[in-house]
Amino acid sequence: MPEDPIDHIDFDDLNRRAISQPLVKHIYTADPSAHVFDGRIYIYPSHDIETDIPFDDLGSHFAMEDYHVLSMDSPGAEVTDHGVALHVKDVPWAKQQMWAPDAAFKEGTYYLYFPAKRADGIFQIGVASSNSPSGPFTAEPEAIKCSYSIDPAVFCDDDGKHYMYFGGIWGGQLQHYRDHKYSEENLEPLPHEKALGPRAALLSDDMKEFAEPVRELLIVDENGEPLLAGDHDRRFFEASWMHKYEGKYYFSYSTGDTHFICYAVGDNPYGPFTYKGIVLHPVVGWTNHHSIAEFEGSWYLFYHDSSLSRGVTHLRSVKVAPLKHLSDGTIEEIIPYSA
Ligand code: FUB
Repeated sequence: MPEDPIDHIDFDDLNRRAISQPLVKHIYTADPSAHVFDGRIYIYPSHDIETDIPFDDLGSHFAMEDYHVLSMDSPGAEVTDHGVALHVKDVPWAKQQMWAPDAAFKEGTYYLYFPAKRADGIFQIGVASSNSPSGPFTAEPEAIKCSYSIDPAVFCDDDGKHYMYFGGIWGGQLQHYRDHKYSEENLEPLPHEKALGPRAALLSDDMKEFAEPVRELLIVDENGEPLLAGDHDRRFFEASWMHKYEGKYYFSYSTGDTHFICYAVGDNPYGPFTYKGIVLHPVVGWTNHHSIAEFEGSWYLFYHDSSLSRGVTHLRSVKVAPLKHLSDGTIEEIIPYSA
């Protein structure tokens, strides 16, 4: 991911105009996946760290090694950092790059889902469990079978079934997969071809495997036509998230190199999903990654930006802002810095 030209930005002014402030400032955090467990908000973010690794389009400078869990009583309340919840050295199959995680709860156990690179440089997704939402988590010895790429997001439907959404192109390696098989020779489709879709699978009863073959999901435009690979303002790049509102399934995601968080709506967990618009406009820093959660009847967007680090794209801070569903089913666009 190329570094943005940031010389022209007045960060003091920008931070004054930011619609929200970092939840914590003692560490850098990103990719926030928020859940309400037992009436408290828990956030499962990436833990960004300084590195000497040079910037590249594969995001090698995102060299994260562990996860911390954050929690708070309500948006705006004091935030607790629960310390290291899982370190890469305690994950037998993983070598490096602990990217965007998520969590889920079932029958007394909390599950942390996370992508990491194996020793051969291929991303897979792993799972770790704990009897506390804040960890520490114990990793399974192997990655989830048939998992690949990055950015797991686990959604629990009203019937108690859990689905994992995942995938990300460029550094996330999704462009190398066709029919769920990896080849270096597979690349992004041409601009006039159908865009690569996010992936999804139902989780097994024990939450540690896929209960079915991985599916590729379809995002279509207002005419029912698949979004094309050249449609960089709307096509899926990474950062899957699913929430349900008034019986509809809202799949939201990042467009990567155009830096939007967008959403598409469907009638079931597998789609197809019809593109509806933008949730969050670009933030400071190359990446844009979010989650959407309801707390005490109000909805919130959890997101990140690099304004605390004054624009260092791999040193980000998690933030939260109110999110509004409008009466026509659309989401009000969020502009992260006021005029
Ligand atoms: O944090 C590393 C990567 O940056 C995530 O996996 C992507 O979604 C992007 O936010």
